[in-house]
Amino acid sequence: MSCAAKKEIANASERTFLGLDLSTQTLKACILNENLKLLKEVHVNFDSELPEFRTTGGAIIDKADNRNVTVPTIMWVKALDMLMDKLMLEGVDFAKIAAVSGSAQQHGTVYWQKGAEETLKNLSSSDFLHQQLNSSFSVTSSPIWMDSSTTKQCKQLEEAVGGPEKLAEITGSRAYERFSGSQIAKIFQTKPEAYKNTERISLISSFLCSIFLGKIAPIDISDGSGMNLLDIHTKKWNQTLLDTCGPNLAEKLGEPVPSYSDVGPISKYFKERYNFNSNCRVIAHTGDNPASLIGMRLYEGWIAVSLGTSDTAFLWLKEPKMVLDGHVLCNPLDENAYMALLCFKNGSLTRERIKNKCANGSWDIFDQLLNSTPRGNFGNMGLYYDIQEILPFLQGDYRFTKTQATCKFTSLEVEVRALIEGQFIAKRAYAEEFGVQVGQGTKILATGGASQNKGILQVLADVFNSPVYVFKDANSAMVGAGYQAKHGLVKSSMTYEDMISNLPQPELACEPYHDANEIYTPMVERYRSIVEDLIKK
Ligand code: XUL
Repeated sequence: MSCAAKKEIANASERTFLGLDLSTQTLKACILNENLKLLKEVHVNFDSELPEFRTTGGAIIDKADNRNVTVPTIMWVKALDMLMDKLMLEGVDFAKIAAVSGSAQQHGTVYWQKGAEETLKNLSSSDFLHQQLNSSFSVTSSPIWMDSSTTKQCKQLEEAVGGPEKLAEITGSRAYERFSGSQIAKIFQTKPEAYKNTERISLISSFLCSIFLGKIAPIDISDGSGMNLLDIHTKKWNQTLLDTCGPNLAEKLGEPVPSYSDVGPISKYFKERYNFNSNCRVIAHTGDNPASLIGMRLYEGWIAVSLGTSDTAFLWLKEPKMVLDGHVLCNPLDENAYMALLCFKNGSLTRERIKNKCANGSWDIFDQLLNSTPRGNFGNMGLYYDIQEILPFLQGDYRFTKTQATCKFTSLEVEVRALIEGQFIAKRAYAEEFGVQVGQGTKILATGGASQNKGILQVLADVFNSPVYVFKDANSAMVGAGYQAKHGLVKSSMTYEDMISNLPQPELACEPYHDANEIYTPMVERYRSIVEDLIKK
């Protein structure tokens, strides 16, 4: 391509956008065209394609203490090398990419060694990234969102500002073990030398962004709200909280920016190695849940339910709301708005365990079992937490008949329904704390692996007494990052609503049965009192 042509990617009908998602189990990328149509998609699976790192489900769970969950940071860099090669093999013309943005699993932290920014600026385009960034991390294993080892540091953060309510008021959440503030404090307390040698600290999203930018990228305010450090009202770090975690933290984190910020041109490395255009811009990267909100094109009145490794539920909020269970994050599209987020750690892996136990490992049999039991499951209820759950903070299996706790249900079909109903009843109970009134015009937008299962979606419709629509596009966080790439580029001339106005609408999958409210409202009440009792024990 000639130099003149290279300068002209702005030729709108031709230009494309690159969106990435660095999730727990895979790194994915897509190319979207000017109309946001998906042209190409590639992915790298950590367990199967990077076996040398010995991850399970993309993570390393400490055998001695399973609350410690980390990932060798360099694995993600190597995955990016592989992903770029896959895009090249797919014939992607990198010179047409007008902007890049990305999303990543939230809360995890990356510790850049002193001198790392210099390395990033001077990467040689003839070598892989992982060969050159191998010694750029002062803490070589990044704690990720599945970690729950920081209860002590959580207490310190809450005490520093006057209790959990106060912390939730300032940062949108009381202290949570997986949030980055307590994780950074733990690194400072347990590895003081490594902390001292840390030049900058990134979230996983801003770490990915830094690689494209060729210098340390700022943290965006939406993913930054998952740290227990950001004042979600002023969008600035709270100094008392920073001081509680470790010295000089403001310098290590840098100033947070709005999520759609254009943070600079693509780095020399990508221009030289892959022939990216000099005009290609890097837009701030954000967390996977904020990116999903963008990708699912969520409006007010909708609740998104994402059924993946972790199950999440989120909604658009006009104003922040102080809740003790759940999170308020700054909105990735509108600096004056917010989003509510609920995260449940035991999602698809727990569904798979019960499928293997009760349905011979078959989703078809699982579905038959689910459909052969009545709504309300004869009054039986089950709560299943294979790993330490976030909401509520419990671990283990709990089963209840209509009247009492039990160790075993009478049949496999009762167990299957108890699991699915229990998972959705929990989502409704916590969503109601944000003021959601089910059945009052609320619509559910389902996405993620399990959203392809009609039987599961029917339970979701019934528990929420609301119609369920499905978001059929590829991974919503990845396409959301692609939309953000374009939004960040065109925001001064086009609103986000106009930008997405021609995209297809979600499809109706299920409507609730007429008796849904009668059956599930009392079950939500019962769930609340069961959880209250279990937590007290
Ligand atoms: C959200 C959360 C998870 C991760 C991984 O608070 O911890 O959803 O973002 O996807």
